[in-house]
Amino acid sequence: MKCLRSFLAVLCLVALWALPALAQDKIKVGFLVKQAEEPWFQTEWAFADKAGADLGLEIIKIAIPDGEKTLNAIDTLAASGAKGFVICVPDTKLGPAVKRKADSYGLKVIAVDDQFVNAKGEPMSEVPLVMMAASEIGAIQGNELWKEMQKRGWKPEETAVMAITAEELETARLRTSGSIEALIKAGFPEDRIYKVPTKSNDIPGALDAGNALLARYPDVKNWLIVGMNDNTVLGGVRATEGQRIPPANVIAIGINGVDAVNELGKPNVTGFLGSLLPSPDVHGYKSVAMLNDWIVKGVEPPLFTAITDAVLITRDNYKVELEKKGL
Ligand code: FCA
Repeated sequence: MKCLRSFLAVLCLVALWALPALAQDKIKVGFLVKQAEEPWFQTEWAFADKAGADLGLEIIKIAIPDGEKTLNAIDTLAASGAKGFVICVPDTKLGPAVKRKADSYGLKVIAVDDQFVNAKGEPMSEVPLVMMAASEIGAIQGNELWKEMQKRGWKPEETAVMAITAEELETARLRTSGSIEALIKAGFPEDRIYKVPTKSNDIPGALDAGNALLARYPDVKNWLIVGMNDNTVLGGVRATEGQRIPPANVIAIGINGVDAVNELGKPNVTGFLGSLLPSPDVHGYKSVAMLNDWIVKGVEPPLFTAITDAVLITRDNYKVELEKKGL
């Protein structure tokens, strides 16, 4: 009996010692995003967590709205013993500093969504990147705008394009130029495509840009709105509303999908027709899985992974389409 009791006591001690050790055994990786307030990035986080649960990783999620927070976050990751991180930087020019810091700690890095650029402004193609197929998805935006314009029977001479741009961000530039090229190819007059840069990639920035553009062209009857994501396009829509342009004279299609859910659920129909829903779920899951393979098996990720496919979600189908993806 005494023997059994001491055996059990030893067993308990071993268990107590082993449990935290097991917990500590989980590999830690970071997932750092520039705009944690956007559902896009929240979705990436949710699916990064799912990958973490499936692969036995601990995902450390940190919001990095500026350069200082970005570099601090990498210090935090290193201090907690993380082995690597996935990152969407708040400014692509931070690329070299992020890479240097990661290297100094021996952390592996995968960029998601926005590609790092070097001091000369050239893409840092040596850092593995998971990104949406930007030109292709932009082209779908242009084609869908054109289709809807045809459906409504709008005359090109009474219509113009408000293209809200963010040329310094390559994925944004590719999306809007893909959209504009598709419109021109379909037959939209090039001289009625008006570009305006946004100061910030959010609704207030795009609203200012849209207002500035509308003030320059007060005589346009119908507007098509082009932009790199939902918030940019929504800023443009809000600008048309502010100028009392009827929603029936506006066609706007966003990109991201998950950021358009509130708008599509509104009881009143706005000029926002819908959004292209790519795959934030795949971006989040796949980038973590690649990082895991790299850390655990030494399998280097491909330098470029383009995530294609985007479905147009509108008021009619958005619930079904989001559900299909488990969103
Ligand atoms: C950029 C945009 C995001 C999202 C992502 C895929 O980072 O800012 O809204 O579209 O690309």
